[in-house]
Amino acid sequence: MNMKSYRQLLFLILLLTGTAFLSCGNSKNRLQEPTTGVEEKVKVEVPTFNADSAYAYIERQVAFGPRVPNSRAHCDCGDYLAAQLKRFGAEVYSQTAELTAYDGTLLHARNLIGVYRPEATKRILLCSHWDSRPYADQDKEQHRHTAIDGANDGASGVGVLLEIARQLQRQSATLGIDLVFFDAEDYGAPDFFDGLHRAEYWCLGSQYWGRIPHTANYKARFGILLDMVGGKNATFFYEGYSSRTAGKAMKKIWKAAERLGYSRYFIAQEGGEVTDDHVFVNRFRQIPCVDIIDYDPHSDTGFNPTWHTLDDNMEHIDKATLQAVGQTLLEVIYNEQ
Ligand code: AHN
Ligand code: ZN
Repeated sequence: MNMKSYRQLLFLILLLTGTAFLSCGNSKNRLQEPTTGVEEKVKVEVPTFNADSAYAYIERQVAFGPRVPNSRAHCDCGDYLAAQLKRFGAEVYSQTAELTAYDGTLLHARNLIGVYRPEATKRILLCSHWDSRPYADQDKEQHRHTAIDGANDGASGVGVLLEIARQLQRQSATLGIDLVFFDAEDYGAPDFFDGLHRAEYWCLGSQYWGRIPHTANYKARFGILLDMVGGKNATFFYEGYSSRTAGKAMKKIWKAAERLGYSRYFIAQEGGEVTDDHVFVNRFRQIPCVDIIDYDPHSDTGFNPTWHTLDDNMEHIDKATLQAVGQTLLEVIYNEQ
């Protein structure tokens, strides 16, 4: 080998090892990392929840009129919600079902589902009911047969979830997220009904979805149900059924709220137990699901004074509560790996 070809060979070797080194990326560094056995906490950017936009989505739902199944307002609002989910980049399922109410009325019901990152196997379910109650049966005698706006009871949870949908489009979360708007939650037998009162008369939409989910064998790591999350000075206690069946996820949510300074909303104490959509998510799909629900330990009903009255309207929706709930949810879902 003469000097020139020797230099050429040397150059070729340097070039190849150099390329090889580059294509290995950081593998050398990775090998040198100490193995502590402790998983590193990943610092993630959590988006900022916009309570003004959540409020606007609540206002918009209420503007259709009471979203009572079989009504025009219900039909139009369902179309609006499906369009919003689509606009925010979700894959949308509209699940229609004929469901029988406590009094035999056939309800043309519709669960709406917005899916983010459908390919992800690790998933989180976020849900809320979108229908409003046909009776203000906790109001004065003359109002008991009138349908309610359900600004808090119905629209508030959906408003918060629509704002989360908007944020998911701007910056995707690591896990797949499913937003489910259940129908016919609030068609339970009214106080003035003389017949049988059964827990299963409530939550008809979630019972249907629990048995027949939008995709076969649907599973999620955990679920979070929002119910009445827009009232002024709302207090969210550890709801009894969530405590027993979804304690781990529940504690995680209340800890996230504490980190963010929202402990005056998220009270780390046991509250009452309610029959709500989370019961059927757990019973039929075995998904631990936490109910974030405004609970008042000092009231007769256990709920806010506007509950199932005509006062459940926009006047009693408070952006500060929406902010606390929305930001806490973002904190939880973006930190999930
Ligand atoms: C009952 O009143 C049986 N459960 C409360 C669930 C509910 C109704 N949430 C909103 N409206
Ligand atoms: Zn209700």
